[in-house]
Order: sequence, then structure tokens, then C-alpha cells
Amino acid sequence: MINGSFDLPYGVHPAHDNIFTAHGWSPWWSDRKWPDQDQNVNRPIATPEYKAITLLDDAQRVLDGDSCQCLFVFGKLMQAGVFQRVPVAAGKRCTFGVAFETWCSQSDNPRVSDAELYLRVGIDKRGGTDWEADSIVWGNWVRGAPEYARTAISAVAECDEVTLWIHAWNKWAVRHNDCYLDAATFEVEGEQPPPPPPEPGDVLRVEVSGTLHIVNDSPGLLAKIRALLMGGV
Ligand SMILES: [Ca+2]
Repeated sequence: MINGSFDLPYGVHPAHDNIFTAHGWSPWWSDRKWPDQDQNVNRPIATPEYKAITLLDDAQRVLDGDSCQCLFVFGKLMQAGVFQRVPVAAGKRCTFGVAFETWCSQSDNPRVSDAELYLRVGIDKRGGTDWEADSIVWGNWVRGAPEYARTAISAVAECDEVTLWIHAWNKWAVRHNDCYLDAATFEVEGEQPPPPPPEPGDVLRVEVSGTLHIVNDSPGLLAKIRALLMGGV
């Protein structure tokens, strides 16, 4: 998977100058409502806008890296998301997950999300680009909240490529319908997942009377330093 962190740079859609998606990811949207959406014909479905939210825009929105991916409609309905095709060995079990949060509300306070916006993730076992394909294994719908929550799904690849899907829709055409994506993960059985980024609270306080030379920044460095300190260095 490329750019699970939805970080910069973003690319613009060739036909829509308000659709910017993180490198590695493609937008998709439907012109038809999801069955559980408001079916009132006076409230049609719209093509969402997509943009980056960077640390400079709103640091609270960014879960890791420099940005998160936002897709949104204002006072309208949407059924949309992003997808990415990933090479994999056929027969391997894969797990795809993402963290998301929402600002779905009549309120102009971006920390309020009291209306209904749902999201699920899926894996197309055959690597297709049709969001309605029978070969997609979908996870459960999760209702968006103003804090990041994770959802994930596993499936066994049937080809040498799978497609990772993120699918979101809002129930009512409230004022703000913003969905934020960050920190996606993709793991394949038998393969070592990349080391997790350091936790914000994972601070090591070191006092030395001499000079401490750190000559590499390998993932196990903290553990090595801890082991040294435990040994009474
Ligand atoms: Ca990010």
C-alpha cells in the first residue's frame, strides 16, 4: 500500500478542480443514493469535494504524518470514498484498516459530530475497480464520531492484486458532512508489518554524566538504550 497516512502531495482530478486526493489513492463516488440515505427527491446526491487537511490547517485533525484526507459535501448527500489497488500474492490473507473521524452536524463547531455519517472498509479479492463488485468483502458500518476510531476487514486474495476500498455516506443533508481519513494499515499474512511510529507518550528521559553519542536511529534503539540503563550504565 502506498501512503496509508494520506500525506502530501495530493493530486487533482483531471475533470474536477475541487477533488484532491493523497498520492496513491483514487476518489470514487456514486450518483445513486445508498438505500438507507434520505430518499427525498428534493435532496439529491452530490459529488463530494476532496482535500488535504495539513498540520497547518488543523493539527488536531491529523492523526499521523503531515496530513489527513478529507471528503465532504455542504448541505447535501454523498456516497463516496477512495480506493487503491495493491499487488499481493494470490492466496494470502490480507487485512486493511483505516482510522476516521467526522464533522457531521448542523453545528459550525468542527468538534461536534451529532448527525449520522457511516463508513466501512472493503477488500476486492480480485483487484477490481467497481465498488459494487461481488468480489469485495466489506466490513461493518461504523458511525462517525468527532474522535478517530479504527475499522478493518480481512480477506484472502484471489489474484495477484487486491483493491482497498473506503466507502462513506451521510444519512441526512445537514450543514457539515466532512469525513477525515488517516493512518490506514495493510498487512499480509506471513509478512512483517512495518514498525509502528513512536507513541507521543513514549518519552525516554536520560540523564548522563558523560556524553551520550547516538550514532543510529534504528527502530530498536530505545529498547537498546533501556537495556543499557537497566544494566546500570
Ligand atoms: Ca497522515
